[in-house]
Amino acid sequence: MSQRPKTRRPRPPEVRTLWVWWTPAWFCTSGRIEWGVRKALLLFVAVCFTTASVAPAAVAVPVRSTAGLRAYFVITEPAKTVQAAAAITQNGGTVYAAYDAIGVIVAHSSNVDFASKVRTTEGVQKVGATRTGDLPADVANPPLPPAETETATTTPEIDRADMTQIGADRAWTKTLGAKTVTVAVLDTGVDDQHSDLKANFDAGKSASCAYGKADTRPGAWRPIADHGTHVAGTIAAAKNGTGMIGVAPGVKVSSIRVAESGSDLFFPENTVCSFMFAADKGVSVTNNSYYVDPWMFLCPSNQDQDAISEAVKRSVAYADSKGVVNIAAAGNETYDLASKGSDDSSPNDTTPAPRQVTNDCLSLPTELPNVVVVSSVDASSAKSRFSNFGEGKINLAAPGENVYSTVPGGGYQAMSGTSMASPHVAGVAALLRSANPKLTPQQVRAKLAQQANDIACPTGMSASCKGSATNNSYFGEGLVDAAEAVGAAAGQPKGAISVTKPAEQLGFGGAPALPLLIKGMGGSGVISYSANGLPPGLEIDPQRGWITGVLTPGAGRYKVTVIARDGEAKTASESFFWNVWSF
Ligand SMILES: [Ca+2]
Ligand SMILES: [Ca+2]
Repeated sequence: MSQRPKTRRPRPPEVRTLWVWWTPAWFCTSGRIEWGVRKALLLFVAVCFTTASVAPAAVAVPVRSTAGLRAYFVITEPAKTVQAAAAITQNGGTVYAAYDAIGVIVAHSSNVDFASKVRTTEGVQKVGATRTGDLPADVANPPLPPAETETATTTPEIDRADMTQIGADRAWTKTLGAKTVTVAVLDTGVDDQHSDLKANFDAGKSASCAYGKADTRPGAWRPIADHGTHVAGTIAAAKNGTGMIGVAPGVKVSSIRVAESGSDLFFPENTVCSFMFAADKGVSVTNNSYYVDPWMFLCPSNQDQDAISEAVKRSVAYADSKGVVNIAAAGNETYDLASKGSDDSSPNDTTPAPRQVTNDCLSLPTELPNVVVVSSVDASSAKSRFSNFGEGKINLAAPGENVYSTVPGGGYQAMSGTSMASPHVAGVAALLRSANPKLTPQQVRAKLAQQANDIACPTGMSASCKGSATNNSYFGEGLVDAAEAVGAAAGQPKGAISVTKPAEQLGFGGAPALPLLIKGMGGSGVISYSANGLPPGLEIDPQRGWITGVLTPGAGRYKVTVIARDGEAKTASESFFWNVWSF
């Protein structure tokens, strides 16, 4: 696969395209590989996942025919990396970076036997290639991303549906968050000069971790793609009268750039570097809206993938031990993480090949212990079609569709994906830490779970949603609650709000439907209404709960879910069928 040229400036027009799950067909055909390789890591991109058409095949292990420079993890016991350095040198390698506290070395070598030789060294526990291709020439002299040309907006801030949905607007009446709390965005870099981010940007806790070694030169953290800046805005865009407002507009946000320019990939050594840097700099929360490239799932039966898993796992555990709360996106493949079967997108740094995977194979960092995993919901708190799910795999849900946030150069854009859901939770974690700086990561996770607003599985709609009304495979503990995090809303008994369950409805295509009243009860404050799956032609009045309209000609049986939401964002939902006949 040829490298995609660096065409970010000027951006090709399609980069401005809103990425939503109903991806156009071209994405799934001719353009697929290029975009897949370039963007598969970014969890705001819908991947055309075609399990049915994938034939089981052996894992592709690219054969090394050339002696280019490759990167490896060499793993020892913690605090024992110095002893392994000699073996690395003796076998034609160099130590590029060493993380002694967790026993992880990033080594470079052109020796095709490097891994097998070093594996036999006493004190070395695991060795694995971090990539399936050669290191780019840039590794010798990493480029600094250029500063953006900024155009400040004068557009006033308006209420955004995602912020109202999680109670962030009510949280702001109590607190905007504390300047002592920094959320690190592990991503494609952040535009620190954006007028909505500049005041909240923490350069002292920012770096590039491209190639696996922290680069703190000013601007190294800057963007090589839009994604990280969008994530940063959702967390902490300023409440300054223009643009938009992040969940925690009074906290600091830093950029730890994981992605490399050229490939835009989030390689494992970059990820390890990022968690170590975040931990050692004392950041409070990290947001991780990506999976570690080049493998969508890391399988322990493969020595390379096993070493990658071990290194990333240790770095996340290290961050956790230093008090960092790690939040991650669930992923956008509509994949059941509790029932894995196939992966046709790995390795994405060379040539992907279909392979069978088991539940032992993990998506990193999402499936590591103590990582808070976030699925995506729409404005009605229904699961986003693209969102991954899985029993025991999801902690919380947050809005991830048409999320309006900052992009490099001073602008704004709406994007969709679990990438956009995760930073809502990172922002709420930052509010919790602002309200109580002494909370341990475990306590922050417990509060996020307790305060979440339950979302039950859609009744009868999908067998893939498993679990109870209070914790299930689609939404985990429920929708994250920013208001309750800062004491701007009381915790409520579960089920305090309810909604009428309508009887099965009958209507005729081309004729007005009999008006149907949805009625929410209980809860606190004003109740609003929404509905999913209405027959074409009908709509619900969000204030009054009436469903009215003229049915579009045509027959069908529609599964409708109605949702009532109270003033504290607690929701209740019911489903029923609407049958449409036509003559
Ligand atoms: Ca603003
Ligand atoms: Ca719950």
